[in-house]
Formats: sequence, C-alpha cells, structure tokens
Amino acid sequence: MHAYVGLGSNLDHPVGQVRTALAALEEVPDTTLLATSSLYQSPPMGPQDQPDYINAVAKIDSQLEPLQLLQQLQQIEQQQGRVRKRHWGERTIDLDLLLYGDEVIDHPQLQLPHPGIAERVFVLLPLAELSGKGLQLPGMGPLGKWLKQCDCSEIVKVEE
Ligand code: ROI
Repeated sequence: MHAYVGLGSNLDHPVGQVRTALAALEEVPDTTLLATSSLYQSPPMGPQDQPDYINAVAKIDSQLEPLQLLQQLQQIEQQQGRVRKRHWGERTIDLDLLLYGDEVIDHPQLQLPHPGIAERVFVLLPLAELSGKGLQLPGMGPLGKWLKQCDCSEIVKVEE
C-alpha cells in the first residue's frame, strides 16, 4: 500500500536528523522508499519560543499494516533519541504516518488521515511537491483545497 510519512525536527541539527530518519525509512522491513520531498524550513506552529523546524515528506510502499508501520516509525524516533520537552514543543525527530492508501482510521493510537494535516503547511507543501495538488485526502477532498487556505509566506525550501 502506498503511504506518506511526515518528518520534522527542530533540535540537534534538524537537517541531519531528517536525513538520518529518511535513511532509516529505507531499512523498514517489507517497505520501499519511493520518493522524498525537498526539505522545508518553517517557524514553529505552537509556542514561538523554540527554533524553526525542518520538515519533509516521504512516499513509501509498505506491506505492513498501519499499526505495524506506526510501530516502525516510533522505533526510528527512539533510535534517534527522540526528546520531547513539552506539548507542542521542540523535538529531535517526529515521524507521523500521514496517509495510508485511502484508509480512514480512528483508533486510539492512530488516526488517518493524520489530524491536523489540513492546517499544516509544512505537511501540505511537501505532499504537493511529491504528488500534486490533486492528491485526494481520504474524506477531505483534494490537497489543493487545503493548501489554498494556508499561509505559505513563511515556509522556505532548504537549499541542498
Ligand atoms: N511546527 C512546524 N513548523 N513543523 C513541525 O513539524 C511541527 N511539529 C509540531 C508542532 C509543535 C505542532 N509544530 C511544528 O509537532
């Protein structure tokens, strides 16, 4: 099944953290990394007294079930010594399962599409880079509809 993973970091060399996590995604069992977006820098959503974030999105093809995949993502976070200092605060690495095929899931551990996707320009923009504004967000219509409502003025691509 095709799935999308959102990556974010704003601590301990965020660009390196995101690249390390992308490399780790390639090692997930029964899973192929199909494409990765550019890296993007944006101010924090949430408390403003924290560093800017680096974000990216990866497109994968996985034979794992959604909860198994989630577990693999959490393992990568642990490997990279994820520290989370406060709610909506700074973190070394965050891997979110954004979409899994066209599944809509409401499970205590996993909601799909990822809640918050619609107002997060740092998710929508890299998703659009990978799959276009016509990408259907299950139960929510095309990605472009949500991107239009976002403020894109403060997000920039990181020059590689
Ligand atoms: N803000 C930005 N810009 N990028 C993120 O990845 C991010 N992640 C979060 C919160 C704290 C909501 N803010 C963010 O979890």
